[in-house]
Amino acid sequence: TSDKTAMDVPSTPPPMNLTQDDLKRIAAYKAVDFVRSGMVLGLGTGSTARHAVDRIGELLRQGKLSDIVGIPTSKKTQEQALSLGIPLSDLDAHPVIDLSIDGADEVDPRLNLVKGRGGSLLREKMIEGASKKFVVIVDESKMVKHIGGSGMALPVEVVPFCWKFTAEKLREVMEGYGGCEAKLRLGGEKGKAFVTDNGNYIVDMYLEKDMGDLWAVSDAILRLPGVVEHGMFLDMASTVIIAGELGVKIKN
Ligand code: ABF
Repeated sequence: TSDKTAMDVPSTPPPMNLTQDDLKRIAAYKAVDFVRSGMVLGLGTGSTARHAVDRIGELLRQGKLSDIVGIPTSKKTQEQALSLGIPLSDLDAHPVIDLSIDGADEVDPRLNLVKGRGGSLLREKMIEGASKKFVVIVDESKMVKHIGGSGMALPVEVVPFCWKFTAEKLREVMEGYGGCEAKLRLGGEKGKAFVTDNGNYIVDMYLEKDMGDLWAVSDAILRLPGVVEHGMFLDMASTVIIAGELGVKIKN
């Protein structure tokens, strides 16, 4: 991956008082520069992607963009896009997507991602996997040395049927890769499981260390019958836009 600093690094450093949300918005707006009229767009989920969807809606309203079709990665994004008047469709009608823009929870040096802490990983992976270009937008806090390095969860979507059995199998699989704790993600009501847009549960895996061969880990997890999908997006990002205090970096 080439790590070229974007030409638009401000000549004078930005005011140091940029909030994390400012950085998210800066990354999101930069990604929307890749959008062209007539495109079929994968619309991401989360607070960073939210800014990108808002921006697309704004450009449509201003007449600076036209003939856009949005493919939302969650019911939440679908509602946001509808409120902005973005025409929507789905993967059945558009099996090839021109450009997807979405956030991430972790980005490693090879642009592998952890996604899904927002609970939308399955639809995100389906839509972003069908995209000719997948632009990831993050503030600099998401950059990690290795997947799992943030100490936060690697989400795995599992069927609700006997989820404890599946969580135990996940723990067993991970023993060979440094071990992990696997916890059911809880939702709104106390003690109730979080339920995804697809009616499934999320088991959050907390990894102790660098797992090395991520593809082997991915295969081992996906082989478990109760597993639907996991939140490692390997070799999927075309471009990562990283907004930091000192400007915007673009990695391809
Ligand atoms: C979504 O964006 C999820 O895959 C990921 O968990 C989340 C990151 O959220 P945020 O942009 O709010 O940090 O795509």
